[in-house]
Amino acid sequence: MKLTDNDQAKDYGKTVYGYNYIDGQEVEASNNKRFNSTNPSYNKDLVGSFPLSTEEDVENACIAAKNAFKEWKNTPAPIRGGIIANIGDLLTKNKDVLAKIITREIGKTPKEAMGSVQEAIDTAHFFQSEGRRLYGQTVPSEMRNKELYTYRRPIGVTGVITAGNFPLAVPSWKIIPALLCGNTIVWKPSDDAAAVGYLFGKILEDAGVPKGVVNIIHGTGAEAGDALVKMVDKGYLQKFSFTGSTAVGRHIGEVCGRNLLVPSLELGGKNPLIVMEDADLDLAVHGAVWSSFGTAGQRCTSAGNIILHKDIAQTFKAKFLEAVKKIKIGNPLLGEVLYGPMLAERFLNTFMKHYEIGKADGATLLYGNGQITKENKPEGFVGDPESGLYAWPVIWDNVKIDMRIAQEEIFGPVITLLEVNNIEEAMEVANGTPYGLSSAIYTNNPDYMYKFKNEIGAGMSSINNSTTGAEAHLPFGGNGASGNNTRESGIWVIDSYTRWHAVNVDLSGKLQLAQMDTQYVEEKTLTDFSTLLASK
Ligand code: UN1
Repeated sequence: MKLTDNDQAKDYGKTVYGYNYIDGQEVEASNNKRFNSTNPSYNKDLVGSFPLSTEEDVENACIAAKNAFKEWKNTPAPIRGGIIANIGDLLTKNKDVLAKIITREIGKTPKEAMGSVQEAIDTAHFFQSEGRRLYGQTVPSEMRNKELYTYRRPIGVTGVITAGNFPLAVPSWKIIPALLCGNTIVWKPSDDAAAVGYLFGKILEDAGVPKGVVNIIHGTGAEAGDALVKMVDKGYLQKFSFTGSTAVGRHIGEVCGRNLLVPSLELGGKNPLIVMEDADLDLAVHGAVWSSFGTAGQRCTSAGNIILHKDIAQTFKAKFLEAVKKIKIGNPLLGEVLYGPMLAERFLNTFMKHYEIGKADGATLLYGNGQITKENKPEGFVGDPESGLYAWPVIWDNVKIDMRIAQEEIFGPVITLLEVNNIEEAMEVANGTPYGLSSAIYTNNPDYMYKFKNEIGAGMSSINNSTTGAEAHLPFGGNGASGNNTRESGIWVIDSYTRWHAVNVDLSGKLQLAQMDTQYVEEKTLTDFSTLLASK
């Protein structure tokens, strides 16, 4: 049955009454307080109610994770991998239900929600057999009767904080490899997506993750999140993994730094998308519309700046504007839309404030009209704009790279247009922000492709495709203000959740000292080639 605006909120589904999950028990917050998670497409739909955790709750979760570590790290890696396989099976079995709750809780379209559950499934599938491959090496010794080995060891208790925009896929990128490697976890899901976090916890439990190995504490970033960061100073955590804003990532990096922890930080982006004069313009427009406005621009990989070669700038602009005017926006549960709501009110607020930045910069507002309301809505809007948090797509023209509008991440449906004269200038502008996460170029010229790959200061690059859409087994992450060069996904992430352990085994029965007792090859008197080759 299709829902309509007038349907009762109950038709969206039940309200999830969730708990913290500490040491295998479902518990309330110590202060018994709760918060609500609402549907950003339709505010009468109460998606869930969750404990508003305090520092005490977070500390209890850390103690549980600390106590569970020894047993979990000694569980054979192939057995841990078997549990990861169960997680993949359960995610697959519940794919529709999880996608539906993602759409309800953060307003992703059903197609995107299904894709983001699939990303978690792919992650589980990738890592399940990594448990049979968590290889170390045998290394030759410089001495006789001595053997050298390397082992991957788990790091310890891992604090995880994740954002609301990919509430299942991104936590799975962290939790699945961290578990596989033998670490235990305290996870604070985003309060924008607590229901998804709670349900993922159920899947972990059903898959056979033992009690205390993953602990989930719900609450706000300001309280529970901050308390989890404090646990680094208190000595509970040996590893931290965070996806979210650059400002918070910087703070976590500082706290980890003074405690000599190496955190994994996946932060913001202002991702460039270049269109060269030889590009297939229809393809570029299609990719640019999706990169800029898909997910209402709320991906860390969303495009931030579109950089146009001057020869095609006017044609591109006209085609792009025409396509943007046709974007369908609205409640993704009521009909097909390109994008739904802003996932929480604070993102709508930053979006609204960004207009002042663009104006103060002197950029030209080519398209866009603030918040979508009954009187001010794009054609074909689906649903009631005033029962959700909807934003117009915005295009700023005549932008220069040193303007604030081109430098700062907005995390909303906002794009800027910049013009350049050649590939050299395109690269300079593409690299002209503090960020370095994702990037894209549209061109058919192999020289441009080479130059782009070689010179772009980003962790991820696409040629003739969107800035978004990383596959689950390629390294994901960025540089500069986008992160600290750690990577998630694929085999590379294993380096983030293990430490190398070097082991010497001496079977000689005597004390052999490396470098000092080593039998290096003796120096010899060298052959004088001139005597051999001298003419008679
Ligand atoms: C994020 O926005 O934090 O590449 C992650 C992408 C998705 C992941 C985005 N696979 O756009």
